Amino acid sequence: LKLERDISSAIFKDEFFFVLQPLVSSVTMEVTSAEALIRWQRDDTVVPPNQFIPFLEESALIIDVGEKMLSKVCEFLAQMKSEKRLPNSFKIAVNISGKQLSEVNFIEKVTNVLRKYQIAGHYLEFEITESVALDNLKDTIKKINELKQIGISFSLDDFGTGYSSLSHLKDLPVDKLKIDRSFINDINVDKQDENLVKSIIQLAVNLGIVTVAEGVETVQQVNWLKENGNMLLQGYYFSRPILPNDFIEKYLAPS
Ligand code: G
Ligand code: G
Ligand code: MN
Ligand code: NA
Repeated sequence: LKLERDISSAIFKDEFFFVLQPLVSSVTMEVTSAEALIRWQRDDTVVPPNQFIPFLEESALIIDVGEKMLSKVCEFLAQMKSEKRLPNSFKIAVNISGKQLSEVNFIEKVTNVLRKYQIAGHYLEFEITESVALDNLKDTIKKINELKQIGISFSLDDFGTGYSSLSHLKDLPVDKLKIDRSFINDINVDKQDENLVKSIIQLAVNLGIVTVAEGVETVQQVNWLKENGNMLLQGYYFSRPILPNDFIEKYLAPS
């Protein structure tokens, strides 16, 4: 297939890059962190991840591409640091595939890339989905705890979609829970969805973890979420994902 052949050569030609989308505190409205999202520069077009991540996942190429992404993010953090535009509390969240996390030498690889770019672990967050835990829950938990030891925080992505969310939340030692944007969508439209979001926020509070609302698009959603808790907000209302250098210009310019 043409796409698959192109993906292999895209890895070789290093055609993947990342964009950053800010996460904003619902209390201070300040940018606290960013999520790195992969893009593919395929000739003149930028291909979004839903068009190629599934192929990478199937073929295990996601391991190579995921490593490269992490390396690029660490390189960028090093650039921010050298430009004195890396606040101590700032983080970049990277999406990590279950295939990466289940590799036996994943922790070693992470440690090596942090050392290479002289970056402390607390500048990184790993976003995982519930599906990572399915293969080998015990091993996953052990690895998460080891990575937390070096300062890396974890968030559970797309919460509420997929299966047995609650049991995984109980087992996985994550710091944040990202409410899937399908629930945020109908705030101010559907009372049922509003009640569901309130319950998820309460659940996170009870577990002592931070809530992130994904896919925030309107001021009405922002106001509703502000009234319903101390959380992080992410979505087009604040910004689309933008190029890393544009991100620092816009949000981390030296004063
Ligand atoms: O940027 P966009 O909203 O199109 O991203 C869609 C999905 O692709 C994200 O929700 C995320 O789960 C996945 N994704 C984005 N970047 C990466 C990446 O670097 N690695 C992996 N494994 N998934 C990613
Ligand atoms: O990791 P995850 O699959 O959740 O990545 C988030 C995806 O959602 C990215 O592809 C990003 O471009 C997209 N996204 C981010 N903010 C919004 C938003 O406000 N609305 C919609 N529809 N999509 C968003
Ligand atoms: Mn994500
Ligand atoms: Na998500």
